[in-house]
Amino acid sequence: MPTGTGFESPRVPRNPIKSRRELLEEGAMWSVSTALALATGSLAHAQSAPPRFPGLIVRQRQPENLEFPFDTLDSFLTPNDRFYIRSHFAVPILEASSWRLKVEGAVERPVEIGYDDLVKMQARTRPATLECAGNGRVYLAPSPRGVQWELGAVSTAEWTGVPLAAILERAGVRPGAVDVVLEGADSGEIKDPPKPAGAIHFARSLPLAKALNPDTLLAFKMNGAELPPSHGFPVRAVVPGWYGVASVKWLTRIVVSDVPFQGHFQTVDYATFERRNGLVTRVPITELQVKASIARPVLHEIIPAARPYTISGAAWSGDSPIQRVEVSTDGGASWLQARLNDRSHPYSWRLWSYVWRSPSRGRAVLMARATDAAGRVQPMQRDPDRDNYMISHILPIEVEVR
Ligand SMILES: Nc1nc2c(c(=O)[nH]1)N[C@H]1C(S)=C(S)[C@@H](COP(=O)(O)O)O[C@H]1N2
Ligand SMILES: [Mo]
Repeated sequence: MPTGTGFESPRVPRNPIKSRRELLEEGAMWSVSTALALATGSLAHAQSAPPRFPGLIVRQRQPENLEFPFDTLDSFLTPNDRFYIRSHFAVPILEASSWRLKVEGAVERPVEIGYDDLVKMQARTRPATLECAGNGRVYLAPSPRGVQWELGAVSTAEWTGVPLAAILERAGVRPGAVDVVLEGADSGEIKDPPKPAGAIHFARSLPLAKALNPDTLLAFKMNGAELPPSHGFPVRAVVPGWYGVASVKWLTRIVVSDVPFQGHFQTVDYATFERRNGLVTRVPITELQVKASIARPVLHEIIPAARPYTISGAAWSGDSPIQRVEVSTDGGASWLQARLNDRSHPYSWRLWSYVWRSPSRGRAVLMARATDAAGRVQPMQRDPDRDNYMISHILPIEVEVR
C-alpha cells in the first residue's frame, strides 16, 4: 500500500460512522426542541430553525455547516434540501421586495438594482458543481483546522441567473479595473487571529476576466425553485469551475477595484501557498482541482464475496471536463477504466461506475482516479503547500470482502 499520501493510517482518524450517528442524534434533538418550542408557543424560535432533510450531516449548527451524505449520491442534480451548506455567519434574513444590489467603485456610473429588475433581465440556466475547498479535510493527517468535512461538501444544481457581465456592463467598468469584489449581506466577527477588529462582511473577489465570463451568474433560482435562505436568497453569485468560496451568497454589493482585493477571505482564509520562481507565494484559492470520489462502497464496508459489486461515484474538475475515470481494486497497483454514466455538462461533475468482481475474501483497497481533457491527472500525493484546502489527491477506501 502506498505510504506518505498525506492520509493517516489506518486511512481515517476517527470512526466516521460513529461521529455521523452522534451528529444525527444532535439533529434529532434539534427536532425535539423545535417541537417543544411549538408546544410552548415560542413559534418565532421554531420558525427560525426549520427541520432539515434528515440525511444532511450536521458539522456545525450555528453557523450552518451541513454536509451532503455522499454515499446517497444517485442523481446528477442534488436536490435543494440535500445540497451541502457552508456558511461563515448566521443566515441574513432578506426580503426580495426590499433587496438591492449596489454596483460601485471603478465604474462609469454606480447603479442599484432591485429584485424585480434583475429577474426581468435576460437569464441563463445551467448546471454547475460547487465544492468547498475544505471538502475531505477529515481524512488529512495531522488533522488541520476548519470544518471536519468527509466527502460531501460538494453538490450539483441547475442555476438560473443573469450573467454578472450584464450588470457590470450597465455600470461601465473603467479602464484599469482588475478585480470585482462580491460582498454578502452576512457579517460577523472572525474568531482566530490574525483578525480584523469587529464584524466584517463575507466578501470575495474575481479577476475581471472571470467576472466577465458569461457563465458567471447572479443566480436567483436553484433547480428551478427560489433560492433557499441557506443558499443565498434572494440572489447569489455562481462561479462555475471555481471552489465554492467564490460563489458569494446573499449578494448585496459589488465593488469594482483597480487594485487586487486583499480581504480576509481572499488572503488570510481561503488562500494557499504556491511556489513561483523559487518563492513561496500566498495565492487565493480559485479553480477546482481534478478529482474523483467514491460514493459507494463507504470506508470499511463489508462486501459480499465473489460477486459483482458496482463501485460508483462522481468526478469533477475546473475549466476542463472530465475525460476519464479509472478504478483500482488492488491499492493502486493496476487501473481499469470506469464507465462515465451520464452526458458531460461543462463545469459539472460526471457520475461514474465500475462493476467489480469481488474476490473470495480478505481486505481490498479501492481507489478512483480522474483525468480531465486538459490532461491533468488526479495526484496520488498530497501537495503539503495546500495546507488545509484543495484536498484532491486519491483517497484509498479500504473494504472487507467476506
Ligand atoms: N455570503 C456568503 N457567501 C458564501 C459563504 C458565506 O459564508 N457567506 N460561504 C462560501 C463557501 S466557503 C462555499 S463552499 C459556498 C457554499 O455554498 P452553499 O452553502 O450554497 O453550498 O458558499 C460561499 N459563499
Ligand atoms: Mo467553502
